[in-house]
Amino acid sequence: MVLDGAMGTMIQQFGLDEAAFRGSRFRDHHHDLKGDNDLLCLTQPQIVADIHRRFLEAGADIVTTNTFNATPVSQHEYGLSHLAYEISREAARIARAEADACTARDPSWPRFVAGSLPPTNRTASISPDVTDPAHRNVTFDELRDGYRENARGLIDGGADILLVETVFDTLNAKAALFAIEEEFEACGGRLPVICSGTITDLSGRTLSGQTPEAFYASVSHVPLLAVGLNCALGSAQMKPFLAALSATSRFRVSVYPNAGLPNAFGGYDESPEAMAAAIREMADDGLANLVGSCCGSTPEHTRAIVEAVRGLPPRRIPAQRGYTILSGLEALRIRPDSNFINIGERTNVTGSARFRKLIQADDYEAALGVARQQVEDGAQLIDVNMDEGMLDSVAAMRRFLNLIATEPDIARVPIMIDSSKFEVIEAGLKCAQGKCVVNSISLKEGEAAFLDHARRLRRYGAAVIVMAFDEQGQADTVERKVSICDRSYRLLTERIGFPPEDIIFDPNVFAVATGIEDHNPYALDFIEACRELKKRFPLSHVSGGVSNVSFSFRGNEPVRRAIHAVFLYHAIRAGMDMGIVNAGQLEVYDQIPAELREACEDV
Ligand code: THG
Repeated sequence: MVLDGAMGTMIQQFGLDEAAFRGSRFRDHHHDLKGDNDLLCLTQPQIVADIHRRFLEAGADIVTTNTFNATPVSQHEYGLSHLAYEISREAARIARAEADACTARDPSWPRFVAGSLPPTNRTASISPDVTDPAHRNVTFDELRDGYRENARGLIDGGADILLVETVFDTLNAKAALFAIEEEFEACGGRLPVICSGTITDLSGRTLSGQTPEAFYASVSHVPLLAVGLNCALGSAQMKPFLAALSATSRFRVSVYPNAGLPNAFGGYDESPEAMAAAIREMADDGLANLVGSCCGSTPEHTRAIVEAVRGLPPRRIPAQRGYTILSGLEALRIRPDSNFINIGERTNVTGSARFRKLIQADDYEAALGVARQQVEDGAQLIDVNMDEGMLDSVAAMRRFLNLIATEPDIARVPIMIDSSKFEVIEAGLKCAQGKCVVNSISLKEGEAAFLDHARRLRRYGAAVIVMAFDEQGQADTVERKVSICDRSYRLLTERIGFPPEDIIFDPNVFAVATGIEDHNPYALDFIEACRELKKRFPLSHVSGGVSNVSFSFRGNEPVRRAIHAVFLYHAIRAGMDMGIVNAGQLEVYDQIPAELREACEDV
């Protein structure tokens, strides 16, 4: 399929002046409106229609609405935020009428309308203020509420597809996807959704620092019609990044590059022939299902692309179901043959006295050092917990995650958001562009709360740890651990379609050798539960808080380390594939002095 080309550069060719942008309706508006291209959907609809028609005549299967600045956030600078819904609706209507006219002329060739949800001119992951890296000039909630207006307008105007495009900050995109799901729920139906990111330069990252695979992980909770790349780079430069995305994606893949990189004057030089050849190469290599062009392209580019890909087979969608992919700025893939995944435990106010003191003293700079140290020591995720009675946990979680987002050597890894309060978890999810893990949910408060929380998490795209905890309390026998996890799994997968690969069981690591007889089998019971859970649910994962097991040896670090090593040695063999650990302090089983090791084995 072929998507149309650029709207903005086409509009420029009309040389419209201030009065033309205003039309009669906005003649007395208090702010200049020249350059507000999307407003033309209201004031000069025939021009917008004319551009759509030219792209359709050039052979585009899909035309994109003229809504690249239609969000309330972007319209704010013109004083027209309140028009987001109306502009979106009219934009979809104009494109719909042109597409339908074409389809009516040749019913064997149906044409479609993609409603564009643009990135906005603000970014939820980056601070605009060099002196305060935790500051943001837009929040997830503001973006989500704004995108809801756009989605509603595009749907009401008759769009066939919603296109979350030119994503330079994946947190903005997640807010758009969240809003879309809310709107689908409100109107009781769905449209296909495409999500297209943009790679800023040859570093191969989005503006907010994600690789294509990490971007994919962050948006793949939505059953996308296609995931892709557009804008920024020229078609030839786009190929390696598209190849990376295509190798990962279990959705269709789309690509619509700019007509080259902008030249010194901000213009675009790539000829229709050159662009068509580069796109043909991508299509030939089986990298894409949907192609088109972005900034600087004209109907001539579309015509050349249509010719170039005519008769080529689309990319084959891989049949096999995806394994777990989490992300920070980079992707963390967990395959059946992956080694044990270390989750850093130290960024936890209840798990580390030092970290707690730093947060309480407002020394976030040094607290970030704790996170950095965990990553340097090999943590592949970091567990962040701010549950402390004396703290404003929501504010602390928000501030710490906003700060992490600006530190590429920490933000590289996915975040595990650890809290027993759902409002803290949600605050954290609104600050992380990657695919996070939520730690944790459980059946403690019954099925309704469990499902409600799980549904919400899914909308943010998070994976989840499920604790073996139900209405009766924490599971301490193998039988109860397994049966609670089993019940949780069925509820998640059957009632809300939670993917098995996004479920992580935690069958409770309790302290052993406490002096209380009943506690003696706790480690073994955990290990046996791992074995059974991994057998029943091979696509899901089993994790646990490793340092819990040695609580009764607090203060005796060499013994604690030895116990952890022996515990992990057996638990990993039984199927535990992730664990919350003190990343710098993991000991190798074979290097534990024999006498100590035997003692730990007995325990
Ligand atoms: N399952 C899940 N999440 C969890 C746990 C779990 N989160 C918290 C905890 N358990 C895992 N994290 C820790 C972190 C630190 C310690 C234990 C578990 C620990 N800390 C030292 C102590 O208390 O002796 C702190 C010493 C210090 O202050 O430096 O042992 O099971 N899903």
